[in-house]
Amino acid sequence: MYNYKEIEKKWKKYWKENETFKTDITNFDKPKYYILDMFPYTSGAGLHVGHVEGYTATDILSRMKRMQGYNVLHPMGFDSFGLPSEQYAINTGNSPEQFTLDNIKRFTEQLKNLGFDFDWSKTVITCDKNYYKWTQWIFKKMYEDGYVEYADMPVNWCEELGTVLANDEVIDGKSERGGYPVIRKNMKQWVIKIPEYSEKLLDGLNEIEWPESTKEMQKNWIGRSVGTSIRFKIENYDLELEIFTTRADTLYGVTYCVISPDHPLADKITTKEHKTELKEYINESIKLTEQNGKSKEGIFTGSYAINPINNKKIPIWISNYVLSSYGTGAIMAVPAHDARDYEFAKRYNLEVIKVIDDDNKMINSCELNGLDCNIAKETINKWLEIHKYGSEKVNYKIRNWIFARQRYWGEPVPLVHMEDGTIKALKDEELPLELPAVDDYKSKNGQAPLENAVEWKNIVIDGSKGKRETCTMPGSAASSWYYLRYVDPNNNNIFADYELLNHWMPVDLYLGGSEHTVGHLLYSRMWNHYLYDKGLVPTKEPFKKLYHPGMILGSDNEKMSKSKGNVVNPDDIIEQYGADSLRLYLMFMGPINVTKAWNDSGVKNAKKFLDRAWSILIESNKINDCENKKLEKLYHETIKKVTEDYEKLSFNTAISSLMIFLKACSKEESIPKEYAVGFIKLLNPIAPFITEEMYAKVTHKTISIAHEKWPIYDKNIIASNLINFVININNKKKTVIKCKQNISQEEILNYIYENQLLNDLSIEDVFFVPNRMINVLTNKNNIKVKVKEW
Ligand code: ANZ
Repeated sequence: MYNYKEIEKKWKKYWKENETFKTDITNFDKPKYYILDMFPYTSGAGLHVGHVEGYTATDILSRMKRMQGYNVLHPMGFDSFGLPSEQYAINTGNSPEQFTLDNIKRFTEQLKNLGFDFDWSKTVITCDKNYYKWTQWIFKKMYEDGYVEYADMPVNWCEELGTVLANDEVIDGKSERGGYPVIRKNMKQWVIKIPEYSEKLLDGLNEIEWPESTKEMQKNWIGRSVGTSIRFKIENYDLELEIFTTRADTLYGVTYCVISPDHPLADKITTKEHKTELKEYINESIKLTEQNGKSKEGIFTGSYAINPINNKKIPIWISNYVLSSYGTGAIMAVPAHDARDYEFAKRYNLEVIKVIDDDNKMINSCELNGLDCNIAKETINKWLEIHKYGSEKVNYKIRNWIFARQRYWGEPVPLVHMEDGTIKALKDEELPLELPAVDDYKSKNGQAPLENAVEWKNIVIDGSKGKRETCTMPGSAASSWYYLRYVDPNNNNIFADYELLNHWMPVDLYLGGSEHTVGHLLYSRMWNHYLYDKGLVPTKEPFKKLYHPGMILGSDNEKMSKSKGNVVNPDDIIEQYGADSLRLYLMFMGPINVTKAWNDSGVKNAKKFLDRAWSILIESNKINDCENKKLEKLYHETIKKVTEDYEKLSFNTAISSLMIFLKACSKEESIPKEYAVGFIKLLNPIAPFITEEMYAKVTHKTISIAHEKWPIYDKNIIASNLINFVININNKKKTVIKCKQNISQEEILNYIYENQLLNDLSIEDVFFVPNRMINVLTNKNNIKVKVKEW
């Protein structure tokens, strides 16, 4: 049995004193490897085992890469502005700053206890003024370049939190944090015009190695849609109604139009007898946010539009099934070919005209009859263009990014509202604009807490009076560029030196939760593209490869939460079993990207494995300078397998191979020292503490294993006795793969997951015949299968 407490203490001290993991950022001789974790938010809860899972994965990669001769950058920082710290401060009467600093201390200690190889000299703390100076600076540049606007726009307003929220912070009409009701409301807001980056953000997706599902979600969020904008004349008014449609071919099938309740024409064209109804309807509608505003109720305006193609009179309705913020906030309704329109038409007894038959040929469309609908669309588009009724248009679903919160604990916005109504930006030399101390952190009546900082707020610029912006930036501001600062965290002249960025960017591998797909992962791409366009960063895309670790559930298979009492605190596990056991267990639980439930006996078993390794390699006296032909082939296979598996983040299978090798060693009388050392090196990225001590004991060296050479296998020794292995899914042959002999059921299942052979269906049963075949039965039988080369 090894004494993990003593060993962990010893090596933590050694690494710190010897700066083992300090990256010489200016050393360009070695190839670089930049590996990044999503930094933790410094909540009061401390580190979660979910954090530990992701951080262990990156730790493994970075340790292996370092031993393979790369100059590795593996930094860590703290996302420390934002709502939760402020809420805590309001509830307890403490200052968010002190609370945050205490949390950072606690997180740092926890991370160190876990043995991660972070370079602590490059820590980034987002609420530090030397950091947020540059958040303000980048924002200010965007403002100067016209990407920031003070816009009156409908926002998601949360009364309870006293702030506006971004679309990704609202889920089903409730605030993501706290679950409070959110309503739509018009407000003047600072926004970043992220839609202007739509095309670049879409194109950029082709350059990066991200999970397809993540790219797809970003694509859908950006929502590029090619269609036609058509102007309908309005009867009895000198006004036009502009609609957006992707189906100009259905123009003969239009039987009514619909505008959103807050459309600028709503009031103008609603006739007297319908006004009261309109008022009531609008009052009802503001309770609905865009996401839950799908009701198919509406009111008639009393006015009619004229269909340009046939001069037909069609009623104009108002309904919140049409979104004010998409397209033109108005549609031409074709109930015969659109389900939403159909439902509405049925409810209000509106006409339904079919214009396309089952073979996609036009009907009831005069001169277009008989044409294929795609050709008809082109024809109509041309006709509209010639007659100046409309033109082709590209629309994006993505909305302006609301970049202001009525909150205290965030970066002050470096802009001033002058008395004459103009806006002035602070000069570069005036940054950072520091967050002033206030007595009350709570916002009142939609007023930001900084309204109370009277001295700070009122300012005179060149003899003219002004008032600083009192909203602060959203939580997503700082995380949009922190990966750049790690490269050059102490630079006072620029956010990061271009030459350094040119060597280190892009991030080679980024790990973090998929819940950030349409928030942080999109925002940071936009900031990086913007900085690229300005020539300040060397690559368009910040993150080359992305990986999402799956969630770790409590042992009851439920999401960990205090109220359920199923939270696993990493500190307790470290105390009881040691950090290496926790790391090993988390990596052995299953593939890193799937959701898994915690199991106490799993950690115990991990500890047992480390005890066994210690007893065989350290206590048994079996290690010497012998040869062992029986172990030779397995040893080389193990190096190959573990190296390749680490590279593709398949840690559980790598650990299986290490276990097989250790078991084989346990049966031998003597084990060559070379193999013992190789095994220790292979295990080191997963269990860094115990392997440092083992390495010292076996080699009698007094240096860290961290910079030693990664083992290399001999191809010739690994005889290529590959076999054909059949994969059946639901009793049907799906593919045959070539693989090594004695491949385990687990490895085959991993292959099946990796190649998405199950299309997200879950496994009900497995039949495994060693060296021959596997049959996997799933919960549904109708599955499509993609087969890839292995
Ligand atoms: C007529 C039509 C006929 C439509 C048909 C669809 C099918 P995407 O692809 O998402 O861009 N639309 C336009 N603006 C809207 C708004 N503000 N709120 C709700 N719906 C809106 O969808 C474009 C289609 O969504 C447009 O094409 C329009 O309905 C509707 F058989 O016009 B369509």
